[in-house]
Amino acid sequence: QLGESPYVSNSEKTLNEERSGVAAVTSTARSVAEWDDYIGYFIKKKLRVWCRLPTGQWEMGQIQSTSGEESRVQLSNGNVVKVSMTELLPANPEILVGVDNLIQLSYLNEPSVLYNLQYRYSHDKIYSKAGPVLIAINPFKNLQIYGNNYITAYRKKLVDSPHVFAAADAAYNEMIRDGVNQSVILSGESGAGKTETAKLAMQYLAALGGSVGGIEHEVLQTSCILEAFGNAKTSRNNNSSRFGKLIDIHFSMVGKICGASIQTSLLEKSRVVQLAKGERSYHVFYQLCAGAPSVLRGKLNIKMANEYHYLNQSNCLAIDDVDDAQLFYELMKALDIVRICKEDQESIFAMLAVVLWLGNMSFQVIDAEGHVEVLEDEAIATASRLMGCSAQDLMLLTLQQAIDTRDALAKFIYARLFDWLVEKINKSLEVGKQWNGRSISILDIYGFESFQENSFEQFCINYANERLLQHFIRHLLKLEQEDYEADGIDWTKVHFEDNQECLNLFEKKPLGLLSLLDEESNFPKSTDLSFANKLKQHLNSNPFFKEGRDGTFSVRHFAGEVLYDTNGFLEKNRDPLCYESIYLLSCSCPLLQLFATNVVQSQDSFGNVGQSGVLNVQRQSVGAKLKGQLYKLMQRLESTMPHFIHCIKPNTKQLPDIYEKDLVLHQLRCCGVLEVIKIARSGYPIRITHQEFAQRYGFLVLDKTVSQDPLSISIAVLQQFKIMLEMYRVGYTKLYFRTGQIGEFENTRKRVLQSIVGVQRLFRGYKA
Ligand code: AD9
Ligand code: MG
Repeated sequence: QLGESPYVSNSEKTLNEERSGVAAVTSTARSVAEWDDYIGYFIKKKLRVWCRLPTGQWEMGQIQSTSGEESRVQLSNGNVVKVSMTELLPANPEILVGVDNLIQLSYLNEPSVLYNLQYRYSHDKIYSKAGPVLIAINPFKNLQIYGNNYITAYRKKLVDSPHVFAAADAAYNEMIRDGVNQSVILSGESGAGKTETAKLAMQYLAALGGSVGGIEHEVLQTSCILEAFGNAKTSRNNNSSRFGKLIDIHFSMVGKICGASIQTSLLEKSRVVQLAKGERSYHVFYQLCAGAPSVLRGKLNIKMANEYHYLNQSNCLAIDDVDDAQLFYELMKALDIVRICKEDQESIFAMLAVVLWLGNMSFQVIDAEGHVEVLEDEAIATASRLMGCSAQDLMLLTLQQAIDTRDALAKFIYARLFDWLVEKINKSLEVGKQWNGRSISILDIYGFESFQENSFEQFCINYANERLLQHFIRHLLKLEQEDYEADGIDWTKVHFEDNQECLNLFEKKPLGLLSLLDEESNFPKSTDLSFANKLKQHLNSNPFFKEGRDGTFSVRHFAGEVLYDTNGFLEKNRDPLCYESIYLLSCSCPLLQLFATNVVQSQDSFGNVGQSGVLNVQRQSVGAKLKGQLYKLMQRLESTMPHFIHCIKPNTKQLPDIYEKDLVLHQLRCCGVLEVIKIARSGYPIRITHQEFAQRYGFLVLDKTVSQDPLSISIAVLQQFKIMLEMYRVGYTKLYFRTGQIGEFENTRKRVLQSIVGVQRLFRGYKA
């Protein structure tokens, strides 16, 4: 990690540079001797420093005197402390406090970065740049920075402070300018603000690429629908996404939105039937119970949320400041806007009611062998009526694992309903003829989670996050540096933590977590414990794996170690469904019929009929399916130019104006942001092939004797503009520039083009 040793984490400025004020450019780590010399300079000059107190916290102070290895430092609160020189780091001069791009800091150590972000946050400046990455710190309060006046300001480039609108604007402009598809990729822990930020980016694109009465309104409404069905209150986030979402927004030739398509990944199904304390099931259930109009209530026999077992088991029915009834009204409006007809809407609500009533079905034991039968009550009567089958049919489920079967059915219905809804929305948003193949994709998945107890769900979510992090690392740390090497640019490598090995722990065949899980899931006599033992047997030497007690194991994730309890892993990975229940589904209910046919037709990879006639009618295991979905997702992203937004959760209380330093530092450390800043600061983030550069700016060359190959033209442009060698590098195939350089060329190009057009107009005017 950066910052563990002062020799690695500190400023790259040399003493001479410091004196002459030249910007820092090298990326080499400082040697011990150099370092002593360096901090010695600070001490001599009595400059501001960071000093690490015995608590581990960094505090700013001013050196007063030094004797031997120890310095007396006056802290900002007036106290004077004695600290060893090894506990000192240079602080940035006051003039740099609060810079909006962290690469501007002279000293790039952890306390400086942390303090800079904190300073900005305390002034409600939640956005900062870390080189190419936008950092967004969750304000947990409504800031007045998203109105139309802000949209206009960013659109017209009247402001250039970091903002999600600026990021969306960059994506849009690059799509138009380069004709290349773009992506906006959100990352961050659960509750860090990914989903909100994604919506803001969409809002900006809709304003930019919208037309009167256009399809962009439909696109925006998809968030409301998908959040109702796919988000829930967890202990980390009141509106936690329980599925991954990639939305591709399609643009026409003239840069207007002309359609969209949504790809989702793995919805957390277990939440439908089982809740942890203080958490809720999917929002839509509570919305339906609170807000269904009376006719619908009567028809579907809807009760209040507390009367349903699936909702009342966690002692958490409402969310502070959330009006579920009002949200139901908005949901219905949104469904109208994406043109889901009233009939389909009613079927959707009927399916939700079926799920709720299934949960209320109860069983009683009727003989010594433990056979059970369904209690004939309101629950079974309503569920069977809504499903269009007889109560007798539904009672077929009176098998040994009655409750499991009932829950499996409820989960199945809900998950299929979710997929069906996404398909419907996609149909509705299907692109018109104007689409020219250009798109901006926005990726918003569930964030990393680590609870006291973690199960298969967290295992999947955290695996998905490792995949996403690898995309980030690949683009910002690996490719970036490989490019320099391949193109012959002199470059000292910046070290970074790669999560590829952790990813291998999950994905490797045949001895990775997912493969071993599938193998064990296929084994008829396997149990969760035998799975845990298998992991132990094969993975114990893997540094990212640690065996635990009582069927647990730990994975060393990028964001920390997580302890997983294997209890339930096999069953959740197999995700079996009772054959009879599917058969049942092919009764008269049209929506259910649709689900049922899809499933019965599909082949089963585990295909075995278990005890009590349970057929695992599932094409793939859940883990394998997720892996496939993520692969597809990443493949899609690879064909785009990425724009990364990293969201940070400033506190665990979900409250405004609280900045917990350790929490923020941990998030900065584990996502590679500090390394990205380092590379960006010493690197040349803007690259363009000689050909492209010559084509775009070659006409500006005044010296007409220059030979006409792209390289000569490019160099002529650079010389004419008197660009300092420090600001660019010439590679075998590309030119490399420091941030901001290309803007200068663009401005001149625009000016010259405009004056040419002006002269032409003038000329035409004379002729006329
Ligand atoms: V999860 O991985 O889906 O559990 P997210 O998506 O990272 O998580 P989310 O966007 O849902 O977090 O943000 C959590 C809460 O923070 C929101 O419900 C808002 O109350 C709050 N938030 C986030 N961003 C903003 C913002 N820009 N302005 C105001 C915000 N509030
Ligand atoms: Mg989210």
